[in-house]
Amino acid sequence: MMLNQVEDLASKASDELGKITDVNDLEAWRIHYLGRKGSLIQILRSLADLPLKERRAVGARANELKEVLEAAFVEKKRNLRQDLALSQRREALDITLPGQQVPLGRLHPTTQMLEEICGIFSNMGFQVVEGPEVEWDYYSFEALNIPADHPARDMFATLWVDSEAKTGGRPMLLRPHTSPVQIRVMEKSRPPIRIIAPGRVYRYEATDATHEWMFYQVEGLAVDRNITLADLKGTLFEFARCLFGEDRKCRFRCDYFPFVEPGVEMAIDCLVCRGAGCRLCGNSGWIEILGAGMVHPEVLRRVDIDPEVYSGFAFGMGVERIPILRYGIDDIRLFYSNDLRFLKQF
Ligand code: FA5
Repeated sequence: MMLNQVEDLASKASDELGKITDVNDLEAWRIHYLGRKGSLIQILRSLADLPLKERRAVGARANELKEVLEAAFVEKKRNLRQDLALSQRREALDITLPGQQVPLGRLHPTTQMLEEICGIFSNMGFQVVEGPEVEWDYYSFEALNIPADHPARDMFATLWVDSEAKTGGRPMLLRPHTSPVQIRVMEKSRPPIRIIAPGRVYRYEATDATHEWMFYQVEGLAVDRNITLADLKGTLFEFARCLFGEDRKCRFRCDYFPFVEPGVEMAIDCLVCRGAGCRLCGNSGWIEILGAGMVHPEVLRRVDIDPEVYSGFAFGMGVERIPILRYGIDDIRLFYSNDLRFLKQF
């Protein structure tokens, strides 16, 4: 009878021990089975009441079980300690390991350039405005003194939007320059006006090292009393000084645009050949960055600004041409061909 109790105890104790996963539970198990008031000691204490034959058998089995359980306890304790050490090691932080590189995104060189240009003109008191990329013929040409059959239309190889049905016959296009924003601004506001207008423009032309079919321009316009060509020149030379520094050369010479009189163009000496002539500058030693001039009286009249009272200057610059000049990039097509090896350098 008593021997059965010992066997039950043996199987219960080893079942419970198998399920234990933490040292506190293990200690509770030890007290319950092997402690001074534990189940096994109680069995050993009650041996005296048993008949001799049973006492011997139960005594031997209980002592044997006591040893087995004690050994199992020691073994289990060692295992739990090892598990604990292992998990602590896994969670530990090795602060000597090199950090993981987080790949950083960056702004496109054109965006960086636009921010810099807008910053320079903002400091001079110009306000930044924007206009639509899909534009009416009226703002792109008509209002800029370029009527339908004017030969100057050939200067702006235009991408037309096939929109006759939607627009009731009013011709629509992808703007070939940012100059239409001049008209939109002057229609809505009165002098004094000082704005710049950054944005994309589109031209239906073959690409080469300095020509893209889509590129960015920044338009500038200042209208007030007594504005002269000297103000235009001073503003643009100061801009060039901020961008390129003192030691680069600027060339300012006559050009023709129907919406200005007189008209000029500004060029900077080519960084690649330092003026000697190369593929990038078409062997001229200069790269043209902008067209400019005094706003034509006819353009002012159209927007109800009296040219007898007010005058103004305007300019339109090619944005990509500036990093080309600054870093000596030898092909404008690199800007929008999405080659990360190029883009990552900025
Ligand atoms: C114009 O677009 C005139 N609207 C500029 C202007 C504004 C004159 C206000 C007078 C008053 P032009 O076509 O020259 O002008 O272009 C101006 C600048 O844009 C050029 O100097 C050049 O830097 C840049 N550019 C012109 N065509 C391209 C092209 N295909 N790819 C890249 N940049 C170009």
